[in-house]
Amino acid sequence: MTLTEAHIDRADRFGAHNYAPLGVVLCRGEGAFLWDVEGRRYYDFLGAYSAVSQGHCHPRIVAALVEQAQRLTLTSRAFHNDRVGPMLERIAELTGFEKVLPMNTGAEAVETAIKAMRRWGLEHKGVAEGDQEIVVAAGNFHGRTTTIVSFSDEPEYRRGFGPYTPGFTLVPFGDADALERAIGPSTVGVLFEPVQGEGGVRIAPDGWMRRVREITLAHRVLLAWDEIQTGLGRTGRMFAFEHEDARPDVLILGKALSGGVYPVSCVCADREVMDVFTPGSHGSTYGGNPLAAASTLAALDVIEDEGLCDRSARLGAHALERLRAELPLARFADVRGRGLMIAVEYRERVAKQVAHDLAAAGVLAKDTHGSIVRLLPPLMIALDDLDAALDLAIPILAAAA
Ligand code: IF1
Repeated sequence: MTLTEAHIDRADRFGAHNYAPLGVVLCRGEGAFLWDVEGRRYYDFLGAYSAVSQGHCHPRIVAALVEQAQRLTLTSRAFHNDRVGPMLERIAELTGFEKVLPMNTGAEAVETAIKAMRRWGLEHKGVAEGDQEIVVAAGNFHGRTTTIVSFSDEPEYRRGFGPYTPGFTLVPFGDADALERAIGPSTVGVLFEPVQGEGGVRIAPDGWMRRVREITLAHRVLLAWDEIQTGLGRTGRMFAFEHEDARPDVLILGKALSGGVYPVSCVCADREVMDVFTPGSHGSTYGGNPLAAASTLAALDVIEDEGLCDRSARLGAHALERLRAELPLARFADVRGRGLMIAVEYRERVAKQVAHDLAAAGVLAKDTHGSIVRLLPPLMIALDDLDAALDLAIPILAAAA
């Protein structure tokens, strides 16, 4: 039995089977590279679904984590600590919102946003308790809690997890007219990804984000962008909503917020929304802990100091240009992207095999919905490394079309 097989066997024997991972066992990461237990090196073209945008084990972020871990890790919010204030201020300044509520996972931040919009609807729009409606997009992915999967339209994400939470209406992604038709007197908010990640890097028609903003303002409905995956440079701007001047009422962040070393998420909003949370009305044991704060402060510094948003825009455009020039496009359903959030869509359900073949060639990527391969390298990847990875990947991507 190889080392790889031994590790996989142990995880398989004792772990729940809620994933079917690719057959590689990773043990080291540095920048855009991962190594497996056999010593093989890979280009990481998933970046932990965009949580490792700063690169694996970034020295500044790791140093901040280690230094804080030797001083104070967790107090709970029953008491103040000396790191959470600086983190909250940093995020408020970066996003331009008055208030920030720190949580841990993305799903927790999405749940927090849903609670904020519902209570805002009760207190500021007079929508009766229990009647609050939130509009979401078909093909959405916002996490795995029972409330969030209640408004998923992916059968395997919700089968058997009922009874489902009511109060959500699905509209086609990218269809502003359908959104306007779906808004009624009990609608308190809308929750969308600017670009659908798990849906397969689905990009809405130009102008959709702006129209969503206009429609929600006209109907006094809160707009929440889930930028857990698209945020912090992934699409070539600090926030995807900046591509179309569509500043939301609620901004949800996670993943790269803490640079892949510690789970940190947050919800940003101005006072009218955020003040619906009164002491004791919401929280979590680890939300806003010193370790989270130290990691986040360093992770945000890296994004800004290394110009990762501009890199994402430039390198993403370069990668997309190469893919569109070197792949037999007529044999593909689509090749699309915004910044370093890129997808190759096949006409057949071949994506899992393609991901497997890419791994064998030294490029780790992920398939979704059977026919789509997502390419999400860390934003810090060097141009030479990006090109070397594309040199390996393009023949494999082409052969499967
Ligand atoms: C899994 C997907 C990606 C997210 C957006 C909220 C969350 C996510 C836009 C929840 C998380 C992760 C979850 C992970 C795989 C990955 C994923 F394929 F599942 F959908 F990225 F596309 N909003 N996405 O993308 O954040 O609670 O996970 O911190 O569940 O398998 P989380």
